[in-house]
Amino acid sequence: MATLQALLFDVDGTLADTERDGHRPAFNMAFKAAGLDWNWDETLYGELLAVTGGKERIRYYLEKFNPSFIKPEPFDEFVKNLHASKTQFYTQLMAEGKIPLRVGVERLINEARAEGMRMAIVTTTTPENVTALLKSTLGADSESWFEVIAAGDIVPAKKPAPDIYLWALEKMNLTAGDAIAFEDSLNGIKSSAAANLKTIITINDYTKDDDFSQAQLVLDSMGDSNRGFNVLAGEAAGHTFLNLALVKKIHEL
Ligand code: XBP
Ligand code: MG
Repeated sequence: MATLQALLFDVDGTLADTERDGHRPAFNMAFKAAGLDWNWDETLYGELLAVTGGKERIRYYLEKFNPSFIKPEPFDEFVKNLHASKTQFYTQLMAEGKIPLRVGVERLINEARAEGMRMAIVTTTTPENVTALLKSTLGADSESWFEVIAAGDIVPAKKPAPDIYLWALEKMNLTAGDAIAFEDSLNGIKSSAAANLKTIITINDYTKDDDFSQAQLVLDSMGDSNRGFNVLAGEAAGHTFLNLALVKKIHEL
């Protein structure tokens, strides 16, 4: 097995719990601003998460949960504008510092930086959303810590397709064996595993019942020295939180 050279981070659900308290309210704010009476509550949103990508999710909602809605023409334009409005609301919420990073994320990123480990972001969310979250949590220059930000519509086929991971690896001139992915969801693990990446999962409320049999390690969080993780699947070799030493061990599996 090659030496570990890069950490590839998913964003939503992995770096921060953005879905329930960030994306979901931002969608609802955009619906209200557009005069639509749609409301995505926490339970419905859990079902809508089956589809990644905000524009794709809006289409899926109409197909499956609101088929009687008469689609305005041109419909592509309608979805695009509604989603652009959602992105504005979302980035505002992030700028207000509404969503913190999950336990252990900042610590692991700092350790990786100190060791000169290469890092990238690999997500289906819109690039502006990544910028907004990183700025509000890790600081103004933190985007530059990530060599590549693979996000949004860069590839047409979003997760669970492997395309976004393959795109990032190619940009970094790496093969799958040189890197490891951090994910939180079924669509995420399907994408990283199909790109042949070893993957560490940190579950959240929306994804705790997902099938993570393709992951090398499944945790309830990355944990910290004062707040250890729970190991849900895999072997943590005596570690109580996820540091680079454990990440390297998992990569060697
Ligand atoms: C994230 C997503 C995104 C966000 C919304 O999935 O599915 O669609 O929910 O972002 P992952 P946009 O964590 O697997 O990358 O509205 O900007 O698409
Ligand atoms: Mg995710």
